Parts: sequence; C-alpha cells; structure tokens
Amino acid sequence: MEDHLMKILIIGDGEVGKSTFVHRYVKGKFNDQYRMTLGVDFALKVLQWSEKEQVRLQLWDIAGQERFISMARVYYKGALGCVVMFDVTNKSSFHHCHNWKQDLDNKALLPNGDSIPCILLANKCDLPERAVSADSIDEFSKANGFVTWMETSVKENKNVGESMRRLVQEIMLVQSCMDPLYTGRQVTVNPQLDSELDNSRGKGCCTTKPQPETNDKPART
Ligand SMILES: Nc1nc2c(ncn2[C@@H]2O[C@H](COP(=O)(O)OP(=O)(O)OP(=O)(O)O)[C@@H](O)[C@H]2O)c(=O)[nH]1
Ligand SMILES: [Mg+2]
Repeated sequence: MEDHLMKILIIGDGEVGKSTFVHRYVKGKFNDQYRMTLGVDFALKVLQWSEKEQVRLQLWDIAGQERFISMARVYYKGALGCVVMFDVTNKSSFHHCHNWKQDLDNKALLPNGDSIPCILLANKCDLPERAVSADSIDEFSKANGFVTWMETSVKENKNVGESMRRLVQEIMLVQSCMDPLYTGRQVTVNPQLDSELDNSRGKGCCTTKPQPETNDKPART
C-alpha cells in the first residue's frame, strides 16, 4: 500500500465555518455552536484513494479572527494544499479571501516556486440571505489562481467530501508532475519538523498556476 501524507491548511475569516467543516469531514457531524479556534487545531483524515494508495490528510484548521492572523502564517510552511473559505452571507469574508490567498502565496510555495493548490469554498449556502453572487465568486476564483470554487453547506453536508477530493486530486497531480517517483513519504507534516522540510528540489515539469484574467481584485475592507 502506497501511503501519501499531506498537510492541508483551512483558512479564512472567523466564523465562516472552517472548524465545523473539518469536524463534519472527519467525524461526520455538524456542530451548531461557535467555539472560536485559538491559534490552530489539528485533525487527521485517512482516505482510501485507490486500491493501492492511501492518503493521510493532516488538516490544519487555522484561527480566522483578526487577533490571530499574524500568527496564522507561521503554520503555512510545508503545506501541500489549502482550502480558503468564506461565508456567502458575509460579503467582507469574501473580500478578505484575497488577502488570505496572497498571504498564502507569499508563505507557502511548492519547491518549483508555484503556488500550492488551493480551492475556494463558499460556505453556508443553505442560508437564504446571500451577499455574494456566483458570477463574482467565479471571476475572483479564476483571477486569483484557485483550482476551482464550490458552494458548500457544512450544515447540510453539501460538497464537503467532494471539495476535499477535488483538492487531493490536484495535489496528487501536482506532486506527480514535480516528482514522477512521488510517494508522499518526503512530506513531513510533524509541526516540530517543519523547519527541516527540503525545499531544494528543482523545477517541475508542469505549471498548473492559472493566469489572472482580470485585475479586478477585491480589497480588504
Ligand atoms: N447555517 C450554517 N451554519 C454553519 C455552516 N457551517 C458552519 N456554520 C456555523 O457557523 C458558526 C461558525 O463556525 P466555525 O466552524 O466555528 O467557524 P470558524 O471559521 O472555525 O471560526 P474561527 O475559529 O473563529 O476562525 C458555527 O455556529 C457553525 O455552526 C453552514 O454550512 N450553514
Ligand atoms: Mg475555528
């Protein structure tokens, strides 16, 4: 059995549903109580990827409240993929995704200098009071180099597993392009060993980073 280890970040503003998403994905349950994450929480999910491959996801659920943001960046190193989440009923949480993604691209790069695969999740789509249109999410997603975007409802279990599978699929593709012998073993996800990650490997064979289609980026409000 081939074993892949992946450090995945879950980032976005406070109260958008990151911890609830991780809880749903790992435990299969919905938490309706908000308990602010302090710093970072960890969770592990094992996926049977194929008959011969198993993927162990180490999920780093990063606190989104303003007071923790500078600290959040410390945790980015060594990540192979990222979820950026916002709340569709909260416009500013959508606008702040620009800052989250930029921060990520400054701190967590692949050995060949490309951005790590990242998906954009528009959470709480079960709620009626939408503040962000699908068109603007789509435009923003394309302009900012996201692999894709999806509407999710952690409450109704909509697109939780599907979005993670899409992200893992992209990570597998990117890793295999960079290193045809990729097995995941070189990826150390132990926080203590982060500083020992080998970033010295050369340029890969493929570029997956989409080019911006517009300069119309939302700014932090
Ligand atoms: N209606 C609805 N509520 C949701 C959904 N996902 C999460 N919530 C609620 O949103 C609130 C905040 O969720 P959390 O997961 O704690 O938020 P967070 O993004 O981890 O916040 P920080 O830890 O502060 O960064 C909780 O009360 C959840 O129950 C959803 O899909 N629909
Ligand atoms: Mg949280």
